[in-house]
Amino acid sequence: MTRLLSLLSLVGTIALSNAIPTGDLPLSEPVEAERIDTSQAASYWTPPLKSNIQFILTGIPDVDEGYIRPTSGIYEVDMFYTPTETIQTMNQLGQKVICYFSAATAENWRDDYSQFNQADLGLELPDWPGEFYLDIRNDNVFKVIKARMDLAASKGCNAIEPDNVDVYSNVNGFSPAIVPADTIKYLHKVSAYARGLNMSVGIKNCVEILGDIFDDVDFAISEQCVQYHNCTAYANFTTAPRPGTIGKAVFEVEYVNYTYSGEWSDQGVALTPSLFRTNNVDFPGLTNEKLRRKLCNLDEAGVTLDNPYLKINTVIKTLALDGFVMFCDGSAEITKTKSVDRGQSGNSMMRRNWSREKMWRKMGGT
Ligand SMILES: *[C@@H]1O[C@H](CO)[C@@H](O)[C@H](O)[C@H]1NC(C)=O
Ligand SMILES: *[C@@H]1O[C@H](CO)[C@@H](O)[C@H](O)[C@H]1NC(C)=O
Ligand SMILES: *[C@@H]1O[C@H](CO)[C@@H](O)[C@H](O)[C@H]1NC(C)=O
Ligand SMILES: *[C@@H]1O[C@H](CO)[C@@H](O)[C@H](O)[C@H]1NC(C)=O
Ligand SMILES: CC(=O)N[C@H]1CO[C@H](CO)[C@@H](O)[C@@H]1O
Repeated sequence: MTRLLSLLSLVGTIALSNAIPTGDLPLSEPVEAERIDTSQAASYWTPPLKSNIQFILTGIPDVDEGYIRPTSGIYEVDMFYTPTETIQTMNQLGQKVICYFSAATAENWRDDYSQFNQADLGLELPDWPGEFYLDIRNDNVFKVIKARMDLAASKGCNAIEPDNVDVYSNVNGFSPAIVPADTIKYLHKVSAYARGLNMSVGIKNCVEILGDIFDDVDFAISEQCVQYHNCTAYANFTTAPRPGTIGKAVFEVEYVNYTYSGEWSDQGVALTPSLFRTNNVDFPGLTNEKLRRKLCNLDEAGVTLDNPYLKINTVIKTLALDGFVMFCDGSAEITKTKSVDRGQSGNSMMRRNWSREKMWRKMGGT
């Protein structure tokens, strides 16, 4: 409950000072603050404010035949499972690669698990056997995570998404408790190290500390903020929050289930309403175009595809985060994927569906 209240007051502050409507409405006229001269921009790659992304966290992209679909320009993949050659081929095919890994939990099936000390490990995550919270204040934890970042850089990742850093919002078993300031401090170190390796850094969720870490991250990843009306929390990213800063990309995932009765070709397919049916249990009665317009927030006054919703980049996926993707313009494709040798089932990548339950817990639900 406290968390929900602080979230509400955070959003309230943003709304007041940036003249963003309360109630999480889209901006028909986005606030543009003064932007820095882009010639001073970082040497490492950062995603453009408006860009498309595809997430593949179940399976890995299959680029063996020398193509990849869609050419969204940016992919997020699992850092451990995706081989160097795949990442390099994706780069050659013009796709930037964001590498996903956990930076604040220890998963007992990872090769580097034994490098964590007993004192680094907190409670097991309730829904995920074999995964334990990490005490991000410990030097040893940062040492192991630095090695993960070295691995990401050696594989050619253009960016990283260090996940689960919001340890403070979970029952984690550490005493004294991990507080948001610990995450801010930790992200500051993680980010400096990653950028030193020529990779940019993205943050998922962590809405309570987005203001404090603005300078430490290069983009944000949100899930279901349209569905839950929480996108205003990202207003500081899509609009430059103060002179001397530039806006940062926000990637936003909304979920559907779908059935398709046609053949998916390697070239992808366009949404054909007669063959294709999407639905979302939380929006009964809405399918296909109506559902897409809802999830992309295209029905609000003043909203266009160019400026859908605080200029966030929404993609529609299934909870499995597999090859399927639909963009807000209605085009839908399935990236050809292949499974990985181990850890694919059970408690590994499927957990990365960023479950609704976790989101609810974060927002103060039960
Ligand atoms: C860092 O990344 C940028 C953008 O991808 C690239 O142009 C540059 O050559 C890289 N620098 C080094 C030192 O690898
Ligand atoms: C976020 O936006 C609010 C409102 O404009 C501002 O007060 C705050 O300083 C911003 N945060 C950062 C880190 O710039
Ligand atoms: C998809 O279907 C599954 C199984 O019925 C359900 O649990 C899940 O919530 C559905 N997802 C969406 C986004 O509707
Ligand atoms: C996603 O996570 C939820 C919550 O734990 C789970 O019920 C669901 O089955 C998962 N979906 C997939 C596709 O793994
Ligand atoms: C600030 C804000 O809009 N918070 C909302 C986030 O989503 C939850 C779930 O729908 C709402 O209860 C909050 O009000």
